[in-house]
Amino acid sequence: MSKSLARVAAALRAAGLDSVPVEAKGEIRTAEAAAADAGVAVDQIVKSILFRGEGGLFLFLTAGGNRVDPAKAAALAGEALSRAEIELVREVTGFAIGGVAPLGHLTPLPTFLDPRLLDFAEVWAAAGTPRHMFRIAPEDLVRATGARVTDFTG
Ligand code: 5CA
Repeated sequence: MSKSLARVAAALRAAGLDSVPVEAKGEIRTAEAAAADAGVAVDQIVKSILFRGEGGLFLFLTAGGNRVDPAKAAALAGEALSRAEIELVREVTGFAIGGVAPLGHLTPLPTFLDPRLLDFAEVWAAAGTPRHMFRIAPEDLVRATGARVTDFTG
């Protein structure tokens, strides 16, 4: 098992959840691919989008069909933001773009969650690799990540 995948599995267990990462049928580097693979709506896929501020990164857990509004994101962060570079994402989270999980990061990050995800009984998120996902109730994801649920899309 890859270290990234193992870290996500451990983070889920540590949160007291019984969600287990599963292998996808194919590569799931995008929300569309992940939705098709899992046979669910695109908005049921949790995108883990990272923005960079002065002091560090902010994590925006976004429904697959939504986009982060940079102005709303900056207002929540309380500072100007830019997209986090590929290398920085890897360094801070320990995950490579395309498989960034919403939890199990090397560094805990301030996290916001798109309320759209709460419209579903279950959502699916990347599990640290571009080939693994896990299924989770959105309320459990909120609890496990300590995310603030608030609108930041548009
Ligand atoms: N495994 C899939 C489904 S969960 C996945 O990880 N999707 S994702 O949306 O969370 O991750 C892909 C995201 O990475 C893209 O939406 C985009 O926001 C971001 N990304 C892609 N290329 C770059 C890049 N060059 N620099 C920074 N972020 C990028």
